[in-house]
Amino acid sequence: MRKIFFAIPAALCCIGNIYAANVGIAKQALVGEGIVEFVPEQFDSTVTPALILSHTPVKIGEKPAGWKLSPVYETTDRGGILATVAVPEGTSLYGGGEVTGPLLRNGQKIKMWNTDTGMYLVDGGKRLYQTHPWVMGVRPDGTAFGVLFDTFHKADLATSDDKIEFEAKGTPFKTYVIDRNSPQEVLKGLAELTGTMELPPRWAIGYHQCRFSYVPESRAKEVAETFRKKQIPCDVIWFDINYMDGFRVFTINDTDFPDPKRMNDFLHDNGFKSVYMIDPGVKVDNDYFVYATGKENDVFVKDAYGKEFHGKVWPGDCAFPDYTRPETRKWWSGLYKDFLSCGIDGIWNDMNEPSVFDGPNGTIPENCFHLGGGNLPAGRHSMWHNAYGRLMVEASRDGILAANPDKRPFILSRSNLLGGQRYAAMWTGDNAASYDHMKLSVPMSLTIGLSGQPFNGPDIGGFAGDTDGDLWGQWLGFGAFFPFSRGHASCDTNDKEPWAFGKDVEKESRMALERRYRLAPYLYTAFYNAHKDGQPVMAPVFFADPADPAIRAEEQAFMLGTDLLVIPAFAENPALPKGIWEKLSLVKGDTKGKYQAELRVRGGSILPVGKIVQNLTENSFDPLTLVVCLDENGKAQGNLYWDEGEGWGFRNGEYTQIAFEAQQKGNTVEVSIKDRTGSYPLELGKVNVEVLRNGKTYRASGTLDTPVTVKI
Ligand code: NBV
Repeated sequence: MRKIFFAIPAALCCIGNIYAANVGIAKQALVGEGIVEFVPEQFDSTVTPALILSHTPVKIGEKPAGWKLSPVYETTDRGGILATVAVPEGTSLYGGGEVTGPLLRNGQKIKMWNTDTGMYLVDGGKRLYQTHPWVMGVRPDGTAFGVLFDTFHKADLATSDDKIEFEAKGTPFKTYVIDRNSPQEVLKGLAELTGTMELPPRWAIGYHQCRFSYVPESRAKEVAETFRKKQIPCDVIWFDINYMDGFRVFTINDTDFPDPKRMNDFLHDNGFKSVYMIDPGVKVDNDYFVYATGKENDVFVKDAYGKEFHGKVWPGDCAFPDYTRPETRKWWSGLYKDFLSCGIDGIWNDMNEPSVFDGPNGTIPENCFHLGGGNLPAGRHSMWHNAYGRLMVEASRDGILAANPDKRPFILSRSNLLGGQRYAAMWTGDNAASYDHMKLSVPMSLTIGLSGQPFNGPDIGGFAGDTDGDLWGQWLGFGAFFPFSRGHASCDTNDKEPWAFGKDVEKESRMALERRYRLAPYLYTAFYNAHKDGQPVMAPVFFADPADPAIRAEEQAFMLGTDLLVIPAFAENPALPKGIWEKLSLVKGDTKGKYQAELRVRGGSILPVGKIVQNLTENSFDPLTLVVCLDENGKAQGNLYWDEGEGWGFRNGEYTQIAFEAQQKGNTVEVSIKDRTGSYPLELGKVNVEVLRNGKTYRASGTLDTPVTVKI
């Protein structure tokens, strides 16, 4: 039965809302180390189910004595519930998920209502494709906290110097506050609540080439062949909507792709993977199996009169799967098996805000109805809107996994919800080919990484509008270091492949991507840490020293993993962390490349670096290069995580984790293996050691069966 919520005023109050009433806190409990759960009065889990969290937290104790950060709830005369958390003086605020604007979020307002927003133009960029009701605060001393508002209803978030205000429609929701010693620890706490990204297949951390659309088959092959001919590393070729038959999802048109298996086999034979787009809108066509079986199973969203809702998207009139229903998710999952059987490697779920061309505000009308089921209640679209993409990708992932149980699914989604990193990676939607959006792509990706989604990146080069060689070169020069690194372009733009802008830009593009591919062992290790502990792959510079107030707002430069600083060529006077940061060269001539980001290695670290390969199924090792940068005490350490790159063997110990250490002894540096675990038989072969010191590089080689000694 559908429950209807009535707020019963506990005490009238008048702060901004004449009819506002306080809502008390019914329960508060410690549910993890430094994590307190606040449950307001009138909270009803059957009305506001937990979609963000990966499990139901269990009480492990009372709220600690002296605990300072607590939400105050009140109803508002706008028909919402407002939770306010007062923040300590001098706090830097971050997060909120997918946002335009600065990395430092003090003084910002955003709306949470997933929206198809071409060039981020809707509402001045204040609402985007995803919903992340989460804010992280870093105090002046570097200790940190995070606040998670556990609801997916339409909401407004305002973050000022003294408070966080989150107002959501619907019923009172739980709030989780994490209070720990560092921002890294807080993100670990967020992962304890929401789960982490599954380890992606290794190919997904390579470079991806996309366009709306590579058709016909000969064009897709030509793009793939050109990468190999020109020796520009790339792992994935993408297929946007034009591969479909009349934009019918789960079909392939046989004019452009007469033999899809042949196409995918060709890509595989040349070391590529393929990713194909699937949208939620299903063409209304009784002769089309997806619509017919959907209708038969009664899976589609209903309008206010109980009739199947139809709205226009690419194929014309479409029906929209009601993913709140377990039956719908099962049906949707089941569609993937046949579709993938021609050798498709990954799936791209687009338009899942959902975007409806002729719908009010570009989406499903708010009075349409979702039936729910299982632990999800029935409700109007106004309630379910922000969960639509999240429920879709859960069903997609289930289907892909069921079709290929021995492979790690790769799904890219435009819409999602906080916690949705468990199902899909994301990109930042339809940006513009402009220098502004190029610069914006850094704080955007950083903010998403600080909101629990490590696997993200923008359309490199810009989606909408033509891109010239300078913009492409600049963007790829640092875009090669985004966790998700993909060039993409809209249908009516110039060509945007690395070679499309003349010889000089082609050379710079190759160099940028060779740098990414050399870093594959380091990058894969960072992805493993993200999977294990919820750490961002791309992190803000202040992660290097959270107690340094001077670097809190830095949003041009960024960190890749914990030890590598990336300073884009466009950066002007970036605020950098104190201490030893040695410049790194990975490819001949890269430090002089016009568009190459400056790379710097943290003192005290060892980076595992591989060979230049053309795709990540090739062997990155033999030699492995260990880049060593000593700290003030002449010491350094680093880690390498490696496994098969595919499948689940790593869960049974089939991985290799190696801890390296380096120690200065007089005028030599001794580098050795400190620890090695796991049963994956990685042969390191020859190991080159490069010690970076005061702008110079000192080299030696060995096998690491015994320590390698480098003269400095
Ligand atoms: O499927 C076409 C595009 C796609 O290329 C883009 O990446 C998505 O964000 N899609 C949106 C549909 C509309 C584009 C104007």
